[in-house]
Amino acid sequence: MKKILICGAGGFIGGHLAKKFINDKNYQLVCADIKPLEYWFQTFDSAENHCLDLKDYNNTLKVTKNVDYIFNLACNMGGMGFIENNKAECMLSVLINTNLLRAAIKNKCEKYLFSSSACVYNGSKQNETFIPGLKETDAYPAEPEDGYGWEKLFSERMCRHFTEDFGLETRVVRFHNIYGPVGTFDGGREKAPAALCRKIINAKNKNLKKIDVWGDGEQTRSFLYISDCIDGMLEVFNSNSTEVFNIGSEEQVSINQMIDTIENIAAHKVDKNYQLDKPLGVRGRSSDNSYVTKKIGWKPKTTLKEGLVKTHQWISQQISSGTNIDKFCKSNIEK
Ligand code: GKE
Repeated sequence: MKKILICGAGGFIGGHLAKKFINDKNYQLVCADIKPLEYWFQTFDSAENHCLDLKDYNNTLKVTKNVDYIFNLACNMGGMGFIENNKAECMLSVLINTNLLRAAIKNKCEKYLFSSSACVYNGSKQNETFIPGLKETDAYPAEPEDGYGWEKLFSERMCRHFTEDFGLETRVVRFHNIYGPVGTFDGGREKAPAALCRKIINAKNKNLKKIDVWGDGEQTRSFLYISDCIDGMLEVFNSNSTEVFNIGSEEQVSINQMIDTIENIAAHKVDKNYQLDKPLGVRGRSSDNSYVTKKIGWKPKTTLKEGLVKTHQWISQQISSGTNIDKFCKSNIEK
């Protein structure tokens, strides 16, 4: 039996990963997050759950004890609205990765996965809409997203050097805007898919015509559905490669196109109030999966429309029952 530690288990991706392992008799699960348990998106009583700050070395030593595999999904993050306004907070997550890597060596852990981001990619390659997908090599020369992206790029390199210098087996995945049910949809950290589903649902419920859209809506992205993200991450983890891989979608759309899709799902047409002074991020971003598919064999299965149907349905249920993301977490733990 292997002992697995999920750092950031109270978050969106961490919660879904914990769910994947919890009933597998081959694994013993340890979950860690800085948030109090009542704010975790998913909790599992049969896991060993820790609420502690992984920026502290002593805490990383504690949770990695006798652990074989570490999944580091812990960082202070959110959509554009959060990372553009909290650069120092985002950069402080470097302490989590640093201390976890040190603790992994000290406690002789076998394997370590770091969750990086498409925000590491060179900004000058993302100045147009509908850009060619970003290849793993496009992170250099380095000009990542300020704050959040620099932390991710630095931490990626630290993984590489811990492998080279100390022999720790590391895996690094670059996630491209992961979305899906049981994730944040309000409060300021939500990304575009959840935010726009929420806005259209609220407009329909209140019989309103107009929603706020950040930017001119022509900026482009690709969005990866959560189940594809979990599968891709595990395939990279189980591979023999210490290289860095994209875990993203190649289905690039403009924000306006994504709104069209959500309008059709919701059966509610809206007018768009474009807010050009809001956080926008890069002009165009998408994933090129040719390398990860060739080396690992992974590619996503879920279309954007299929993923948005499920995400819209889940957010719609929460809003209908008068729940925001905090209330959702609290009611979850009371069950
Ligand atoms: N969050 C949000 N909320 N974004 C909106 C909204 C809204 O109501 N309306 C339009 N947008 C626009 C943003 O201005 C941005 O141009 C685009 O949608 C995507 O925003 P996002 O989903 O918040 O985040 P980004 O793709 O720009 O960046 C995210 O990238 C990921 C990696 O690909 C980051 O925030 C990280 O969450 C993550 O690493």
